[in-house]
Order: sequence, then structure tokens, then C-alpha cells
Amino acid sequence: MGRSALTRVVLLALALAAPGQTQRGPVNYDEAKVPRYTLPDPLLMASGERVTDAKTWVERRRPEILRLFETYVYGRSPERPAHLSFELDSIARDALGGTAVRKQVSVRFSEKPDGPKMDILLYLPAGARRPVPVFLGLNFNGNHAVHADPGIALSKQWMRNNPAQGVVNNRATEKSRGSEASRWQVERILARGYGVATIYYGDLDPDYDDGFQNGVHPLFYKPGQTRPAPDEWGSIGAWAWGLSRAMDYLETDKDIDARRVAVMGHSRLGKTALWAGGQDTRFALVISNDSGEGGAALARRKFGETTRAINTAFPHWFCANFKQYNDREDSLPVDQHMLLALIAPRPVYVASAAEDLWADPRGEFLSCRHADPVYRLLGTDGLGATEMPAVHQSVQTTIGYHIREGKHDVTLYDWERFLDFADKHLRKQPRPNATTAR
Ligand code: GTR
Repeated sequence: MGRSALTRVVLLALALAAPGQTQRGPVNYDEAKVPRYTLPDPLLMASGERVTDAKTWVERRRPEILRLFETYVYGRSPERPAHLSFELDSIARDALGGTAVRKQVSVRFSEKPDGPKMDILLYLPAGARRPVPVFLGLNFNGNHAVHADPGIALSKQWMRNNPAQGVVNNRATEKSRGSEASRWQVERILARGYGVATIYYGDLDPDYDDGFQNGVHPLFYKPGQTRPAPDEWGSIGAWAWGLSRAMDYLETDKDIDARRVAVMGHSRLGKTALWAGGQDTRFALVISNDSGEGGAALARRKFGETTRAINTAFPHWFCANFKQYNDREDSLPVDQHMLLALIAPRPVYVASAAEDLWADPRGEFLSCRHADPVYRLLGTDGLGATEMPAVHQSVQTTIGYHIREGKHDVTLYDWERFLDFADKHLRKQPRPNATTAR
């Protein structure tokens, strides 16, 4: 067998052994190999007109960018459904050793009794004398995983198998209680005067590619429609939509100050938090933790995860139109700094982890930097750093940023900085104009 024939056999064997590896394309971790790129200018209208005042941004450029993200990246999501309903399933005023009030609330999206619903778990500091600000975020493993509290209802939803964390036959077991607790730091958040609201993301759409037959998508199909159109929502869109529906509930809860809700998420749920905050201006503050590709990281850098890699591994996350940009990041009409700009002038915090190169920490920082002109146009102090800060140096201007040591995760260090940021920016946050609340 000639050498090239042998090479072909080896390549074929590799392709069969790890099809995802070859289909996802090359992955670069070398800063010197980042291609030259030109970012779209957030302050330049498609018409070529330059945006020089806040009014033009709010009324024309922001909606234009929002449409681009809807059409080409995450897909368009429906409005609040007519039959949204909330039911308080339980309330305990003596939770967590008397330090917390625990509420569990069911949110139904339609009148169908067997239709999809989501369960909100809420902890509020006990004895609060006035409505409290809240961190809202989706969780990966079920509400019962964010704390070992036995009073939390065990999720009955489909979950990815993880026997070590007590998920077997795609269902949670008692063993999975508290398995995600280190990522939530409930006691710490309560001690600093904030509430926590969380929902299992699989309540909205189970995280596997089933052609959008389960989850909330089918509720909105037109007669004869069997899957979202190329510019309609994928799973990230559905998860973000769920955060807005949670906000609908929070606005009705008198124990909560709905003008001070911070939406937070890690990784795929960090992408989701950014997209929720970008669309829905009721979120007063937005936090992205290690959100990476399709989140805070600039796609054009092609460092770590790429558009091809994410669309290959997770074909259901984005809208179908986004697949056109595999290997063609330079043709995207947006980049992720413009997602941060959609949040302006509301505070946004981006957290990276030094060992999480797959998420491209530098690309996450550069998004903050390139969103800065929009934040400044709108009268804020933008990002108070031009160079990437050293590890554990938190930037706390209206665009906040840190990189901590360690891996892809949410840690106590991350939470303490988010809480500092919320202390600084949420305390007297005026109600944002609900211009595009969905
Ligand atoms: C990875 C994916 C990342 C990130 C991560 C996560 O496999 O490539 O974009 O979303 O999953 O959500 O944990």
C-alpha cells in the first residue's frame, strides 16, 4: 500500500472513530494564528449612516441589530403567550434553617393540562422588610440540584444521564440533590441581601436534537408547521424565552423588586442569559459566566470553539440560518460585541476562566471592549480597561469583567464579584425603559 493510500486509510479510521472531531473542523489555541478580522461597527447603520446620539441608537440601530441576531443567529421568539398562568405550589417561611423563604411556582404556557410547564424555585432572604433584588438563572441539573434542601421538588423532566450525579434512565434520583450547589452559592447570595430564582432549562426544551418536537416550540407552530422556520428560535431562543416568562412571574410577586432582577447564566446558559438580556429590557443587569462561542466571545477570532464546531455538536441551539456561517464568520452581519451592545446602557458583567480556552477568554474580553463605544454614547463609563486585566482583577464599571484562575465552572469567586457588581449597579437602578419587553 502506497503512503498516500495508507494516509487515506488512517484518516478514514480517524473519521469513523471520532466523526464529531473531524466535522467540527480545526480548533486553534494559538494567539499568533488568530486571523486578521474586521468587526462590524455597532454604531454604523446598515444604510451607512453613523449613529452619534442616544435617540438614534435606541430607536433605529438597536432594533436593527436585534433583528440581525434574530434572523441569523438565535432565531425569532414568540411574544408572551395569551394563556400564561402562575401557580404557587408551595411556600416555606422557615427554609434553610430559618434563613430563607422558599417558594416553588409552576408556570404554564397554554391551557393544555399536559402541555409543557416550568417550575421556578425561589429563595428569598428571611425577614426582608422590602422587596428584594433577585438573581435569575437557568440551571443544568434540575432545581433540586442547586441545593441539598429536601424541600425542593425533584425534577421529573428528561435529563442527560450522569450516574455519578444521580441521573439514571434520563431521570433525576434523590442522589442528585445538591449536585450543582457549588455553582449557586445560595446561602452567600441570601446573606448579601439578594434572592435567587432558578428553573431547570430542560423544562423549556430538553437539550438534545429531536427536530423540535418536545419543549415549548410546538406550542407555537402554525397549522402544518413541524419545525421552526430558518429564522425562528432554536433551543437557546426557547431557554431565553423562558427567562422572560420567569420575569413575567417575578413582576407579580410582591416580595421581589422586579426593577432589580439580574439575569445570570453559565456556559450555554450564559449565552442564553445574554440573549435574554439583549432582547428583554426588563432585566436590569446581565451576567455571562464562561459563555464562549455564541455568547460573549467574538466569533471572528476563531479561537477555541468555532461556529462550525458549535453548529456540529449542537445543531439545535441556534436558528437554522446560523449554519450558513460555518467557516464564514467574516460574513456574519454581527459579532458578539453587538450582543453586549443590545444590553446597553444596562450593566453587563462578563466572567472568564483562565483554563477555559475553548470559550476564548480574550475574545470574551474583546467583546466588552468593542461594546464600550455604545455604552459611552449612552452616557455610562463603559468598560474601565483597555487591556485584559490580570487574573482576579475585577473591573466593575458598567461593563464589568474578570478572568479567574481555573476551569470552566461557576465558583464562589465568580459569585462574590457578581454580588459586588450588583451592589454597585443594582442598588439604585432606575426602571429601564421597557421598549422591547416581550
Ligand atoms: C460545550 C460547548 C460550549 C458550552 C459548554 C456548556 O460543549 O461547546 O459552547 O456551551 O458545552 O454549556 O457547558
